[in-house]
Amino acid sequence: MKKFVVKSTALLLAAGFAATAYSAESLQDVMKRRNLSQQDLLAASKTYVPTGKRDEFVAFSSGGQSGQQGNIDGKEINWGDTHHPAISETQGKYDGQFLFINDKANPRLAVIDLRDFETKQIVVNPIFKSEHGGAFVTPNTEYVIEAAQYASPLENKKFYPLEEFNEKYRGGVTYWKFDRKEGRINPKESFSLELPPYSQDLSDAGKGPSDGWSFTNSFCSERYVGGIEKGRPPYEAGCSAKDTDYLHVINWKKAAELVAAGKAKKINGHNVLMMETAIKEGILFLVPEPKSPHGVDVTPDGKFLTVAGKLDTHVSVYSFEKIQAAIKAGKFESKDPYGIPVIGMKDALHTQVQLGLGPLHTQYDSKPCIAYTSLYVDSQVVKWNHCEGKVLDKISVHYNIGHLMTMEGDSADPKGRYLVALNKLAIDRFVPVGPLHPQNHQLIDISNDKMQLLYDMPVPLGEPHYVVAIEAAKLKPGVRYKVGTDSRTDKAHPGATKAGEEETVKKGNKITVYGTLIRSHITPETIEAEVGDEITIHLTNLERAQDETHGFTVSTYNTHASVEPGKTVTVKFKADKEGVYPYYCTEFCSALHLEMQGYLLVKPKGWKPGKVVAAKAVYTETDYKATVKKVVDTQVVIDSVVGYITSVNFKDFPDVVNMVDDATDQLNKIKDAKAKHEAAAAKKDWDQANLWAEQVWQYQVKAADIGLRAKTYLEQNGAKKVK
Ligand code: RUQ
Ligand code: CUA
Repeated sequence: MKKFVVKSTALLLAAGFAATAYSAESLQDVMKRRNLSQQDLLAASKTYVPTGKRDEFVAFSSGGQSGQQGNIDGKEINWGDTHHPAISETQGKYDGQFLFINDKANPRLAVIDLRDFETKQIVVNPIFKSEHGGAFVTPNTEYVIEAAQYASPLENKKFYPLEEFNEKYRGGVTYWKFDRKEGRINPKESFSLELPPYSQDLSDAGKGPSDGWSFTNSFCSERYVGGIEKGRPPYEAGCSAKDTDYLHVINWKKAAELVAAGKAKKINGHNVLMMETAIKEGILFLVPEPKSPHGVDVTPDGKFLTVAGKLDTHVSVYSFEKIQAAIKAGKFESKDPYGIPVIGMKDALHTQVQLGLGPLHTQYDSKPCIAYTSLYVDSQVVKWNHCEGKVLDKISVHYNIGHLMTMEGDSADPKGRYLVALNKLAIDRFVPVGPLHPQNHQLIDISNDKMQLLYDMPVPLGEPHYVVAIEAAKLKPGVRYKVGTDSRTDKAHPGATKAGEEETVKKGNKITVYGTLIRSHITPETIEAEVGDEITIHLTNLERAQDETHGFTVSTYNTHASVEPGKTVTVKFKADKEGVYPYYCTEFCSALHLEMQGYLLVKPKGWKPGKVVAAKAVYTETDYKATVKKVVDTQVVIDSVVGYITSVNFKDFPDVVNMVDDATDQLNKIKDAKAKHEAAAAKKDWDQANLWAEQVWQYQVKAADIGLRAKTYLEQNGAKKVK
């Protein structure tokens, strides 16, 4: 504390302030002024990340009712309802390579590559109309599991009346085959299992002893169909009438073998293993579970599954071993209406624990047997022991928690430390912004016996259902793309363009631009078109310097691209309005970013230029000489920076090598511009001479800027002198 006072006083003095006018605040002063308790200080010291330090964990949150784009059945989709992100696993542990997330509203699944955090693929479920129980990965990410939610006919665009619900409507689970090498889902090798119309809910994959199996909850196994307008009680009444619903227990490894052996039926071109086959082959079972369950969460050791029922105050812990014993012994209490064997609840249960009102989801700790469950109605998190079946601690949250998340807490190797409560409401928490409050994430310390609430964080946009967090050290994102890469395919982009090879090609009414971006200009700087032309612009960012992203937009043509170092992107639009439309770079990329601009000129059909009046000269010989002197002076600075860099072991620093390459690129362009200004000067064309000399200076400035960054980097990272 004392140190803090001394340091800040020194700072003020150094800044030239009179110490008497501005005395430094002590920690006590701040506590008093801000009305902070010792507990607050403890929480602050556990969460504050000092400048220059980094977070230990990174969380990926679903965006709920948000999203941007897609296409299903030829219809554009402008939003999604994402619920459950999942990180790829190797032997049940997070490997930090890929992220998957489901869209409940439009049954889709996205693949995000964690090398660049970009969505690489979105697959549309071929047989469902909605889905909730995704995304869940098998222990080596062989498959990504996605279960249906609201039953509907599996055939696409096929109508059956609701009266035929039991016969024609179906649920199911899809196992999307993931090709790790390609970083893509392979729809051809994916398959689904037909299930009864039971409103399948969340899922989880087995691991360790339960590897090869997956588990999917359901609600409304009553198969109730509402219809208030016909005088029927609503869905909510009919869907919660029975005391139990069903947990689906599926042997997915065997199912995959059966599909490979040709036992699946093709529906909408997709492999579907029918219930009849699954029952006959002994790979599908049901276990009753208390009323309207929600989450099913396999323990890190893979021996148990915790099921929480929204309308039951207990969590039910099922034993995988007991389930297997019942299956082996053929001990079933009944069959469901579709002939699926039902294992008795007693024969499968390990224990039930009374936790409170509205238990929803469970996550695990790094300490054995310790679990945390969210209580939606009570607005609490319960810490409990799933081996011994006892409650250990409870903490209140604000309010109505849905999911909760511990660090890597759904993997085979949870990290403990923190828990995040994902609350549905934020009443009384943050500065209000109208009737819709932000979402509320609360960070809780779970490293001690008692849970401690550390921090409230508002989250904008749609409702973040589930979140996954991973140790930051496991993420290994790339710094730049190989120049000319299409980041959607990770392959060379057909429109990739090298420096000096930019061109605009016109064929009929089609204009294709092969352009480049580099500090601080867009090539080309004018694009000329006629009304009605279809314009395709390929842009390659030639930079190799870290974080030198350029953006691109054209006024009112509803188009934008973010072009990171090395990336090539394509924007397309129809020039359907006559006029003059500026385009520019949208990232503040250098001191001359605002000048990174150009014009799209859309002329009326058949337009011809009138008589052009020659422009009057702007610059004189004196201007030209002054610019040339500026160039000479700047070269001195560059030489000294280059002198420093080459005097140390810069080659041992790959980032610096890239910066040096980048600076050299800029310097190499000088020769051409220099020849131009000298030729113009010889002809006494002082306008051209001065402008090209200015361009030489631009290249120098950019090179110097990169050079200075490299120098700072080397000084801070302990570069050594070389002889
Ligand atoms: S859900 S609040 Cu979509 Cu995971 Cu339970
Ligand atoms: Cu490129 Cu601003």
